Amino acid sequence: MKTGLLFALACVLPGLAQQPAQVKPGFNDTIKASIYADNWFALYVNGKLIAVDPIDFLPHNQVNLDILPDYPMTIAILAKDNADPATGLEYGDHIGDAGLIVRFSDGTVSNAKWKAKAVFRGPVNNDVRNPVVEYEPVPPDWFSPDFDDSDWPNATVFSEQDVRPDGNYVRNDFNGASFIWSKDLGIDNTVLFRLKVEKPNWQRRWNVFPEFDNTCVFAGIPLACQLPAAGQQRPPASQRSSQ
Ligand SMILES: [Ca+2]
Ligand SMILES: [Ca+2]
Repeated sequence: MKTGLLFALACVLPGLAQQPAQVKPGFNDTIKASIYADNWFALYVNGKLIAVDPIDFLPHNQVNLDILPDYPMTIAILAKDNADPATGLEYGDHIGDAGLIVRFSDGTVSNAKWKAKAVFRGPVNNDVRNPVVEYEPVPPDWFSPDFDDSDWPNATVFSEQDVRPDGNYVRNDFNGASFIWSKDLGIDNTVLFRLKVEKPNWQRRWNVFPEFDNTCVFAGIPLACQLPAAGQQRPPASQRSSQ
């Protein structure tokens, strides 16, 4: 009997000893992210929507976030300049300008290595009297890590003088980063950005993950709200923004 018990323990204990200790992610595993968009952004990391600019129009605002990174890390940003979906104009007959700057404390910065695809442009040819807009079809998985962005153009770098950041923008939070957009700061109104951050020697320190499933709330958001049908009018902006 005693021999049998010892034999059983000898069989079980090595298996228990091989169970890895549970390591939870801690705050030291997180990185800081600072993002300033003229006028608005939504940030996806590794295919999940994780942050939306809480001020959609004015004032312009810098957003600071804590992110738990996982490499290789795909950053995808939907950025919108303030522009009427039907004309590309703001304040009646003005062409508004845009801009985006990003810095993560892991060294990731916005620059010309990012991909940038304009999907809503206008008014074409800067024609404010007869404004015409262009829309590009967008694949539903444009923000996913597996999406092939190889045929997207690279971002264009603009100077701080071009973008004129204001609001709570703090220049030192963006050391090493450049303002980027697609080719035209004025008439490219909705732009998709992507960057894959590779850290070949990085290893995830933790091995504990959430049991709950919240993937549905991290899904992609529509790129554009529906335009009114022909003959219908959009409600005034004052009513839309108060909804
Ligand atoms: Ca614009
Ligand atoms: Ca703007």
